[in-house]
Amino acid sequence: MPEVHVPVARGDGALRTAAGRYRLMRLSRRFEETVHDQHGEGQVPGPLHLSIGQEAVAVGACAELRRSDAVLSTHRGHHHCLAKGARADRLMAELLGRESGYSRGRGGSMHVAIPSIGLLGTNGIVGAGLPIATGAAYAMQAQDRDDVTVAFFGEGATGTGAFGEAVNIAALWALPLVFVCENNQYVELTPQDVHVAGEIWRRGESHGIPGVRVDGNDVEAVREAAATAIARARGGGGPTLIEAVTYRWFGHYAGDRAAYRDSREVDSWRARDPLVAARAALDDAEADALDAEVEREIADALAFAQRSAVTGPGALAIDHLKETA
Ligand SMILES: Cc1ncc(C[n+]2csc(CCOP(=O)(O)OP(=O)(O)O)c2C)c(N)n1
Repeated sequence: MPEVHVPVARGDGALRTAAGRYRLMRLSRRFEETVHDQHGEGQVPGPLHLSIGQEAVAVGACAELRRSDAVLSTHRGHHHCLAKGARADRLMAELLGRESGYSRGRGGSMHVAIPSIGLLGTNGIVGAGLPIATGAAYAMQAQDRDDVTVAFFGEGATGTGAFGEAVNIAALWALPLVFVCENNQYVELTPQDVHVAGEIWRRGESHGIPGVRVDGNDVEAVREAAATAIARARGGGGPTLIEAVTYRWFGHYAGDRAAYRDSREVDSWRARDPLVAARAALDDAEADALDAEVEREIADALAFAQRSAVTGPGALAIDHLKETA
């Protein structure tokens, strides 16, 4: 199978520059726009949750991570995968149900796991990444590594028991864990003030966990907060809770027209496009060149996925026979 040229090798410091961060935000947006189109054409078997408008959170939070660090993701996880170093082509193939996908096309959007780059799973169960993140962070601590785990979750997950358990154990054992609440202000079709009590960034306070709220549309603000939290965790200082306030531009899932939201509210957040702010840090010629590179990478990724065989039950049976032989 022909290899796609990937100009920026993520997970090895490429996100340490403003250009690298902008490039990945742009790639994340174009990736999801492309997958959304494919979904419209019936090419994505399974549900799809887009994070368009939230690009600064994943990129900022992962900017200082190493390949050996771990990330736990959610049902809305494409940006987290790309920021941790997933290849756009193999992720695209996974979402299109193709054999060259990361889970050979059998997992889809909510069951991507790429252990080789520390992406320990997107997850269809709200809050379910949090206990896994706690376990990963405990393993790092028990093995005396100075690696950290970043757990992404939505504000809806703060209402789960799993969140309370993870926060308690992470604090008790001073685990190298960074909690990143990606607060896009809606939990499925419901605004957060209907069922999230109190201040999310202060949820760890009684456990002694420092918390901070940042503008989740400002990649530099997210990166700075994450850098502080990651350094603290690497140095044995324990967990931090970051609340990154942002907004999803589209519905909860591809196909949800989000009629429960006021269009003026949506417009006001679109006017605060995180990509525009990140682009402003670069000169136009550099940004244009990066945009062109991203277009090539996305076109190559889609072609790569489309060239690959569609996965199916037959493939499952073949593997099963191999494993039990
Ligand atoms: C334990 C559990 N309860 C309910 C659901 C149905 N569900 C899927 S996504 C979602 C909303 C999650 O909201 P949030 O955590 O804020 O993430 P967001 O969708 O806003 O990114 C719900 C309730 C689920 N998948 N798992």
